[in-house]
Amino acid sequence: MFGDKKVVFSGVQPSGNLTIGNYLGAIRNFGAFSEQYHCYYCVVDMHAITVRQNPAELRRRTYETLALYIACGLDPQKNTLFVQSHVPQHAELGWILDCYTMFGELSRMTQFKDKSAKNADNINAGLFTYPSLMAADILLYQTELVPVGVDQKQHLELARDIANRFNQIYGETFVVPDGYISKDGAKIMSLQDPIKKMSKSDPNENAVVRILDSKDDIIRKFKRAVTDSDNKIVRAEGKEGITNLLNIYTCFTNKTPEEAEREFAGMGYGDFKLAVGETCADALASVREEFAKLMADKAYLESVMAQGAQDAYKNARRTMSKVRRKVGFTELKF
Ligand code: ATP
Ligand code: LTN
Repeated sequence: MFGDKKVVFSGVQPSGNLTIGNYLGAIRNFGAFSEQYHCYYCVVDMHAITVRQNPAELRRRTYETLALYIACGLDPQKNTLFVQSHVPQHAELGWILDCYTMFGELSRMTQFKDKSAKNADNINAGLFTYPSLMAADILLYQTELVPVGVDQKQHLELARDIANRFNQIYGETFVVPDGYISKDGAKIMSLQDPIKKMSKSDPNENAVVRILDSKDDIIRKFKRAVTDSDNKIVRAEGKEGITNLLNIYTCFTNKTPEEAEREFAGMGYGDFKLAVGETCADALASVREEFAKLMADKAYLESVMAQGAQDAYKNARRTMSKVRRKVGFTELKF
């Protein structure tokens, strides 16, 4: 807790154009906390370089991710929106927490295993210690609640373990955070391989619907979505494609799965996919418009970044001075 409000923290990597998975699983849910909590929403560029990035693209995507936060309804006056590398305490605490995180724990992380398989020529130390930097992001702000998609549950549990371990050794230092995983939207699957999560860095463009795709592109991708051959629009095991499309539809319309199944009963797959595509494209139209306006005003985005970094820095410093003292670092007196 800083001041009289509890803290919410979450982050998105600027590692690609954001998908409807990022939107429905994470960003769309962020705004709900703004009144009750002090919310920090971070563009985690330091996490993004665990996979090789083109520098110019990384810079552009950092602006874009910030603009998307705002376009998705996060008011910079009510939320601290900032870029991770602008607040050096993330790296500082990340290193310290590395020394309280076990090799065995990091080896068990499924994201590490997945990403090492995908980037076999660049299995770097940062990819391995990614979760202790993520723990640092969270613990730096004495965070109570972390809204994320279900794929981040394992990292979050590790962050809790690290916090508890540190607190046990040195006495109460960090708040132990809880995850907040929204029921619907927690896991949107790939349109081409619906047993895999939709991931913004998937090289197969047809698998991924991006928030900023044009209406035509969105509809085309849904039309090509992999389904099955029994022509029934119901959720069921073995029907992961249809189940995923129904889930996407209910997330955008706030209908129940039963309502959606009733609505589409008897319809052919082609028409069903078109309906889901149109619903998705229409729901995102206002985000796309707002995004375009924001990207045309770089100075405004830079002012949001500066304000956010300043605000984050103040509170990050407080935690860091406590941590430095606890681990036994000397203080420099000028
Ligand atoms: P990458 O492909 O680069 O690993 P990503 O698409 O997994 O990226 P992140 O930046 O790692 O996206 O995640 C940002 C947030 O979006 C996290 O809270 C994550 O849990 C959520 N998220 C990502 N993909 C999905 C998905 N398919 N369904 C629901 N939530 C998701
Ligand atoms: N690891 C997350 C992104 C992330 C994050 C965080 C999420 C980095 N730091 C802190 C919540 C809190 C991901 O890959 N989706």
